[in-house]
Amino acid sequence: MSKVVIVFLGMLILFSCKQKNCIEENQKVKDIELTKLQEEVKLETLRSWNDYKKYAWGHDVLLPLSKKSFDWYEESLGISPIDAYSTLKVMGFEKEAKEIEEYALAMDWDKDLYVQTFEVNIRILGGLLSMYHYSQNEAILAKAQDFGDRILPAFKTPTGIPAHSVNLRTGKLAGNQGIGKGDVVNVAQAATYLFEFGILSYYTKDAKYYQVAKKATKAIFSRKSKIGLPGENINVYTGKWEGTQWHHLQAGVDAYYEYMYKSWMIFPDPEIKEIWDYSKSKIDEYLLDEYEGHTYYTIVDMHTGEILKRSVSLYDAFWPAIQAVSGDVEAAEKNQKTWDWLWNKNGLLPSRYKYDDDTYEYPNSEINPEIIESAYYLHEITGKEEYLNMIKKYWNDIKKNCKNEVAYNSIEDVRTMEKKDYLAKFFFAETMKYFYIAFSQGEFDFNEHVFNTEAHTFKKSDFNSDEAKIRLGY
Ligand code: DMJ
Repeated sequence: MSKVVIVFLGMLILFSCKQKNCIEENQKVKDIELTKLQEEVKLETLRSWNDYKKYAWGHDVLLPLSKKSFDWYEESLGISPIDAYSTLKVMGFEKEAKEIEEYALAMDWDKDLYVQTFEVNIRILGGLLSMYHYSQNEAILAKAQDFGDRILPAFKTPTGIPAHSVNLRTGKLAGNQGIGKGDVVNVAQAATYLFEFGILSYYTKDAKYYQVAKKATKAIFSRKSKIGLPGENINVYTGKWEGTQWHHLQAGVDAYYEYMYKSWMIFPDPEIKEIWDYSKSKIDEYLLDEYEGHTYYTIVDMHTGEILKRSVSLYDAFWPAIQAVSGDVEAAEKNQKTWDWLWNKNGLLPSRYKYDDDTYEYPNSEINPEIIESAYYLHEITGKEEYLNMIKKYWNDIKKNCKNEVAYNSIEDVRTMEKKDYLAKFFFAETMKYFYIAFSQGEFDFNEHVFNTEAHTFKKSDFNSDEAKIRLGY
């Protein structure tokens, strides 16, 4: 071997070693940064939780600027604690979680209160079922079943679409305008039950819960227009679409689609998969709007597919997560880029934004989780660092714009960052959870878990698909 070749090989080895060391060093620095971020999110959650307890314990939500509390109804349903439980558990706050278990066990659901079927399903029933998943305490399951039984009468309508509200004591129904008034619900309120009701059926071995949820989903699906799109608002008694004839992925529709796919992930009911496949193809056909270099899913006429308004809401940012987990990663990545671009305009997403003329229809934010959730799914599924970088940026912006003396606050206008005296329940359940698990470096196993729409966590392996078939009756 000539001297030149030996020198060349030596240099190559030296260079590649340096390269290797350099990569390893870089990785170490990144790991340390992530560990720090994870710790910071954990401490910020605890700080906010302790102040919720100090100023609002037992009430539905914390008003963090006035240091007061607020209840959704005349009486508290303890929504914040039940919603926060699974996050505290994921973060390893055992003492705090135990306190909530005791709180939930002492809760008497026999209340003369009309509660919103959709809202309490995703938060209270979902929260209690996740509590049972973690605690394996049969008394918690009994509490969840008692709650489920109390909202079950909501589904006793001629269409099988649940009433807007139901009385927890009497089982009497109320419309969206009040007791004895007409009842028009949006699609999400009509058909976001497959997941919790499926789990309740699985745990209790009583198919009746899943069956009513499935009937409600089918009731919406079967009323799709000739081009295959459902509408936005439906009368639960007549089954007729009312008001606008719009369709979109925004709040009011979103979780209808989310639950088709997520329930199928743990309960592979072929009928639901068929509904999902059909619906997904119609979303791609009609709602997708490539506009000025960005990818949106927009508002269209349910009968013609014509675009009615080029507008998006921060809730629709859940869609890349569902696209990615259901296998359409390319479309998910394009959509997420648009959300990230919109975030970069102010450092938070506005509630509703019109993208054809750059106007803010609703400029407020409640520190909603969807954009973080989608970046998290995409990071887990593609392994690309750009998604982790997005999450770091979202965290830093939220800290900068929403952190206050006791916890975090909502924002009236993302352009001015004017503060609003409100801390949404999903801040504990979702926003902080997604940050924490995104920074967890695999400690929380994405592939093992499935989340309800409020990010309550369940393990996929807890549900056996053969058994599910029998217990849920499909
Ligand atoms: C959450 O309460 C739920 O995810 C719901 O389905 C819609 N989005 C909010 C948070 O933005």
